[in-house]
Amino acid sequence: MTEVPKILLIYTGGTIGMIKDFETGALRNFNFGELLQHIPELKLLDCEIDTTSFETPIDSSNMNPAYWAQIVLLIEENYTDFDGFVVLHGSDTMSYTASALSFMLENLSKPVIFTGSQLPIGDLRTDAKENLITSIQIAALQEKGRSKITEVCLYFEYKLYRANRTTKINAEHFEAFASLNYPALVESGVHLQVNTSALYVPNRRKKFIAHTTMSNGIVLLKMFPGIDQSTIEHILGYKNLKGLILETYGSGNTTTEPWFTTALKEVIKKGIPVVNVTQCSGGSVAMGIYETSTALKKMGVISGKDCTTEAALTKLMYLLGREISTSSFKTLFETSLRGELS
Ligand code: ASN
Repeated sequence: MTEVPKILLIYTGGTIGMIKDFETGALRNFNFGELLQHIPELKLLDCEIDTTSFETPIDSSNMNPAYWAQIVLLIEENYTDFDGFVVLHGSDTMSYTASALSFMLENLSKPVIFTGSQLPIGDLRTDAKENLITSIQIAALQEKGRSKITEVCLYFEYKLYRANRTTKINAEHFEAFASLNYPALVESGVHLQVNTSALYVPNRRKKFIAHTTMSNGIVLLKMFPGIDQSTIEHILGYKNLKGLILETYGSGNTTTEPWFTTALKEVIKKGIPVVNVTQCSGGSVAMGIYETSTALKKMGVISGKDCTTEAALTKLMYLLGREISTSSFKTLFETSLRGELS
């Protein structure tokens, strides 16, 4: 008998495993093991499936870096015994967790696929079954005895994306995620169409490393017309500030008010990295195109290029958690580590 791929299903929580509370009508977590027994389709898949779960499943709005580390450790402990991992996660913060894991899992050569659903798996109209079954099938895809997908991905509504390129864009549609700056890796129709040229190419000779430390003290500051001097000075004066993500306009532009540039320069002078990402869902930061970004470029603001906010934020937490000198930080941040920027 030929061996079939072994997939580990990790349940962290989210709508996929929730049921409606009789009294309040609100969705709450439920024992996922019991729910899985109601999906006979899983037994028809050409792979062996094992499951493990967070002791207390959570709504992903309660996600945090300690939980990210918990998922990383689960993958590390089971890395050699399984061919692929499917992580069931709430959709609200799935792009953050999946982006974080793309950095925390270094030299990955097996698939880690995040999925979830907009409706619980027990609901008649659920999107959970397709998302779950196809994620498992994709995680089990092999070529010449090796996993076809070797990166952290997110599967939702017929599309597999590179995780660190995704953003949740809709709170109601089944098509809840988008990856505007990078094409889908797999499209599911009658056939699973793999976009081979878009897949991440791993260096299989390098050893797999699981990182669990992420820095705290990160501030995400979204610019808006009317943000005032005292607000900026208050936020940038935060004494435990270790890194700042600026969500700017268009191709990386901000106000040119001197009080703003002065406050930013103070931050950079302290050796604290400042990263520029755009508020636009698609496109890239290109400082220097407009006068309104020239000062940022000159003072040494890091370009997040076409990175999502989720990827920039988790990359900053990850890099600040390593020992990287201030002088090489900017170059490293502007280099693609896991295919998160073009
Ligand atoms: N609130 C849920 C969560 O993120 C939403 C979902 O899973 N669709 O856990």
